[in-house]
Amino acid sequence: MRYKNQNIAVLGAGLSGSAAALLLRSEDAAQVTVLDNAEEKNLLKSTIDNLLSQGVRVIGGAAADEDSSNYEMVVLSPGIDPASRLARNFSERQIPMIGELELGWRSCEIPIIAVTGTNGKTTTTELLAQMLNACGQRTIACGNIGKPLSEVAREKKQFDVLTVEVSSFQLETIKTFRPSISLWLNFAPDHLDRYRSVADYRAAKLRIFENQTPDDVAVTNAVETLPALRARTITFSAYVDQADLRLFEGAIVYENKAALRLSDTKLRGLHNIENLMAALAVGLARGLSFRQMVPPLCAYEPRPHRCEFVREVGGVVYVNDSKATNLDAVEKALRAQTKPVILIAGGKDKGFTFDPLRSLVKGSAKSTILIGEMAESIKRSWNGVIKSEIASSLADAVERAHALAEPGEVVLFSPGTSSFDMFKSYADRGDQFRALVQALPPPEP
Ligand code: UMA
Repeated sequence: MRYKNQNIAVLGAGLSGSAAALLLRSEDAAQVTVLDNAEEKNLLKSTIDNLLSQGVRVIGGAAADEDSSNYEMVVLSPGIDPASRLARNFSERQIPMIGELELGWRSCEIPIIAVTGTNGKTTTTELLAQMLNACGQRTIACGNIGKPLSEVAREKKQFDVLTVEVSSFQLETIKTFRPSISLWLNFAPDHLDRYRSVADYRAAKLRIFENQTPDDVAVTNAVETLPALRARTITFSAYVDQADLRLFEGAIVYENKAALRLSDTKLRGLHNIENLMAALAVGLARGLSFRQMVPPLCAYEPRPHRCEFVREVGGVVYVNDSKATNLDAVEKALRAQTKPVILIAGGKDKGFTFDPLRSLVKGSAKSTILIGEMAESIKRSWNGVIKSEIASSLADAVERAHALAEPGEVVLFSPGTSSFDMFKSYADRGDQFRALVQALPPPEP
C-alpha cells in the first residue's frame, strides 16, 4: 500500500477533503489528519462523524492554522488557495503538497478523459457520460461536477474510462496527472478573486496538457491559441471553418459529412453546439461511430440553472441562468436570446468589472436590474449604454422585471458572477429565482 506508515494532512473538510482522507485511510496511511479553519460548528456534522469513525483526526477552527505537527505529505482541497494562511503553514515548512485531483489520479488505474474550460464543463461532462455509457463504454461523471476523483478511486468499481470535470483550482496542484484525452472547451476571464491575473488563471488551466504524450489526444477549440501540444489534436468550432468538427447548414459536419442535425438535439445556443462537437470529438478518439454517438447525445436534457425556461407569464418568458458566474456565460446567454431582454445580473465581487459587456448589453438588452455586492459597480460599467435599476433583493428584482416586461420579451436572470454574497450557491440562487417566478400572479384577463 502506497501510503503505509505515513502521517498525512488533508486541508479542507468538504467533499474533496473528506474523500481524500478516506482514500488515504483505505490505502493504509498510518495517520490522516483533516484540517479546516472554519469553526467546528460550521462543519458538516455527518462528514466529521464519518471521518472520525474511520480513524481520521479532525482539527477545526483557528487551531488548524496553527498546527505545527510534522507530516510526510499535505493534500489540498481545490477551494483552498495555496497562498492562504492554512496552506502556507505547511508549504513554508517545505512539506510536499499535492491537490486532491493528483491524489485520486495516483490511486486510479483507469484511463481518464479530463474536461476543462471556463463554461460548459458540467454539461459536456454529462453529455460524455451519457454518450459513452449508451455506447457500451462504462464511465462515471466525476471531479469538479461534485464527486471527487478520490472517491471514485476508493470505490474501485469497474469502469472502462473516467469522465472527469477538472477546474483550474484542481489543475493548479497536479504533478503527474495525465489524462489520455484532454478537452479544452473555451477560455474567458474568471476567478480573479483567486488569481492575480487572467494569465495566472489560464496557466493553471493549461496544466491539463502538461503530462500528455503523443499517445494521448487533446480535443481543443479551434479559435483558441494554445501552446504546442504533444498530444494528437482534434479541433472543433461553431464559429470558424478551419476545424475538424464544424458547423454547416444546420448540422455538425466532420470530413464534409453531416454527423448531427442541430434540430434533433434538445440543446440550444452556439455554446451548446460546441459542447456537442467536443463530445463527438472525444467519442471519435475513443473509436466510436457517429451512428452510435448521436442518439444518446440527442436524448440529453439540459440541466437546471443553465438558460432554463421557467415560465411564461402574460407573454413574457422567464429564463433562469443562475449558473452564469462569469461574463462569458452572460454573453452566451444574451446571444442565445431571440427576443428583447430584461437582464437581471449581479452578485459577489470577484475582482472584475462588467465593462466588457457594455456594447453587447447595449445591442441586446432593453434594460437591466442589478442585485448584490456588484450592483453599483455594474451600473457604473453600463452607464450611458442602458437603463439600469438597483434592486434591494432578488424578490425586488423579479417584481421590477415583472412590472417592466411587455409581451414578447424575455426576463433573463444571468448574474455574471458568483452567488455567495446573498445565497448558499448558484443552485440556491436559481431555485429562489424559479420560486419567485412561479409565485407571480397570472395576468389579469
Ligand atoms: N476551507 C478552509 N480554509 C480556506 C478555505 C476553505 O479550511 O482557506 C475549508 C472550508 O471551511 C470547507 C472546505 O475547505 O470546509 C471546502 O473545500 P472546497 O472549497 O475545496 O470544497 P469541496 O466541498 O471540497 O468542493 C470541491 C469543489 N469546490 C471548489 O473548487 C470551490 C467543488 O466544485 C467540487 O464539486 C468538489 O470539490 C468535488 O470535486 C464546486 C465549484 O464551485 C462546484 N467549483 C468551481 C467552479 O466550478 O467554478 C471551481
